[in-house]
Amino acid sequence: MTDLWYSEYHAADVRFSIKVTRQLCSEQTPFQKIDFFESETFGTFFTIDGLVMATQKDEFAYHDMIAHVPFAVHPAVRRVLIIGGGDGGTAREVCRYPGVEHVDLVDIDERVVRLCQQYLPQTASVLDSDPRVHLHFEDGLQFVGRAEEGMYDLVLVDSTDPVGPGEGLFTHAFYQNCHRALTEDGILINQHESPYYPIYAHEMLRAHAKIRATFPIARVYEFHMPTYPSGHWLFGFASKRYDPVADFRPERWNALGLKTRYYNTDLHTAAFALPTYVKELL
Ligand code: AG3
Repeated sequence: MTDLWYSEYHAADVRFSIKVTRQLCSEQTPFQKIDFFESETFGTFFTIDGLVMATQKDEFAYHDMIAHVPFAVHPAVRRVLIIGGGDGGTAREVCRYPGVEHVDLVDIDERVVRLCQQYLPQTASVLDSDPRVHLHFEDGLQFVGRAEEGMYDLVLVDSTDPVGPGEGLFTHAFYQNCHRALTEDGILINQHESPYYPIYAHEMLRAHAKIRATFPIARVYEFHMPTYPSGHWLFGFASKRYDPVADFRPERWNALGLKTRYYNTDLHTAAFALPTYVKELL
């Protein structure tokens, strides 16, 4: 019996490994390499170009935090654009809000969606079952460039790291197009990398500078993601009108009665309180 381990370099001399009980599939698409594995501690997980995207055991933290934070600030989200997010986890959380009427999910790679439907129904099943979700397989940069002005209340950028196909989702042009596609009180949330290891912190700062140049309100908030580099991860909150803390309405969100495993309204405010080293970086 040989041991099979999946490893990701988190820094040039740091590796994170998960013992694999079975490899479920491996596919090279025109855009990227997608692998699905099974493991004891993290359940089924998938990687894109060798980097962990989602595991059955910790995806709840990521998907709670990308979705519920803006919904607890914006009073009436009706139209949502998800860029990336082909695993469906973000769409699953968005679809829990009865006020949501229409969700466009734009992923460049249809194979991510199809493979997640097959191997990760925990996140992907909503993509078949909820008629409000509309799938588009194309480059998010182009899609949002064509979107009508003021079309969306919320844009959620659930991207890979800024290398390969995800790169365009970290550009000035992309953030400007998101700004245009949003309503006057719209909110943009984006996958914002990690402040910890320098290669990630560098990308994080580049993204933050561009978002700050585009939106009057631009903040970052943090959460714990055991399978991502350093485990310390950020989302960006950018908006034309709402401040994520001053305009946060805990009573309104709590009255919805949604049960969540990571997000709660005490954590909401805390997530925007950053460690000193992160404040100094920004
Ligand atoms: N999006 C990928 C986040 C970045 C992970 N980076 C890494 N492992 N180096 C997650 C998709 C979840 N819907």
